[in-house]
Amino acid sequence: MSKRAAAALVAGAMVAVLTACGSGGGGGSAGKGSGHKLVVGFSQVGAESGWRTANTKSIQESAKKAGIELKFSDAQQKQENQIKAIRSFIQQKVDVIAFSPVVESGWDTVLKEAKDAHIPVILTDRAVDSKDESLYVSFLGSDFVEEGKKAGDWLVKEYQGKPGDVNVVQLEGTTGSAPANDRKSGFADAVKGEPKFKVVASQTGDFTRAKGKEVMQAFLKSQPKIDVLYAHNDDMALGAIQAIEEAGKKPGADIRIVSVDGVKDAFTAMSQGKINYDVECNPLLGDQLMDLVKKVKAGESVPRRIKTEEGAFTPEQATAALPNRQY
Ligand code: GYE
Repeated sequence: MSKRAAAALVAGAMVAVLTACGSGGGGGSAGKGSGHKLVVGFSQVGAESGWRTANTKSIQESAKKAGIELKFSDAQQKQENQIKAIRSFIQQKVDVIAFSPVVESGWDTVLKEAKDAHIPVILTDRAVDSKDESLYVSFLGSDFVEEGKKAGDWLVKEYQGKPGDVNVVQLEGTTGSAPANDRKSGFADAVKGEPKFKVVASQTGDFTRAKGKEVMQAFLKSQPKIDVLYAHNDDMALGAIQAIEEAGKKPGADIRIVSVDGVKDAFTAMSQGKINYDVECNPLLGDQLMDLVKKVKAGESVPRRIKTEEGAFTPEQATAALPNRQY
């Protein structure tokens, strides 16, 4: 290779590197002026569901876009891992800590440690039940009670004017988590005026497909008559569909199914008539979270509670939305 050709190659490579920096991690506005790139420690629940995978992707992509350095930690659905991750973020003196608490209770001690270290904490997706509001600056996420209520309202409408008891089995999310607690209570509230709805069995499937299937198999064995399955998320509903089919029954017809999340795989199942109603829960929280991080760090005031906007889908609506569904 000639010297000139070699020099051109090196120059080309440098341009490529510079371009990559500009459009990737280094060019965001976060560090502008100060020369310091904002560092966020994020403790994620795990990788238990399609919702969670989409949520992780959204947060990672938005951080990159915003020029924020993300220290990402996966807790594999264990609170002790999240506490460890938060302590390590405190030690590393990150600018902001954000996390999605796997369960609601038991956070005060570690959040107090973050407060004492003057590191602001933002809750995303799930809430904590802490009485001390000074332990976090904002909570960004869905209204899970409302989601449960939407599922219950749909059921009431579906069975309006139809006589006879309606036996419901419920697949609950992770025990002690905000979405499991709230989706259960919202649903119970919506159906409580009508004694014909009987929740004949209710058990956790930990928000996963495998557990959803396993628990549904047990329900099918122990319950002589199941009319409706209410699943706290789509992955458990999808696992349960396998169990129902293996038992020789038709999901969506023999057993009607109402679920929460609105992920693509569930929409596909809806287009095949296997899920009857899906309440949306939006996992794409990344951009809003990065905006919050910047504002908090700039000392601007932020709302204590930011609710995600979401709807609900009939099989027709899900089928129409399927081609453009992002997650
Ligand atoms: O519904 C479920 C996930 O916290 C909203 O967690 C989230 C829930 C979501 O595992 O699929």
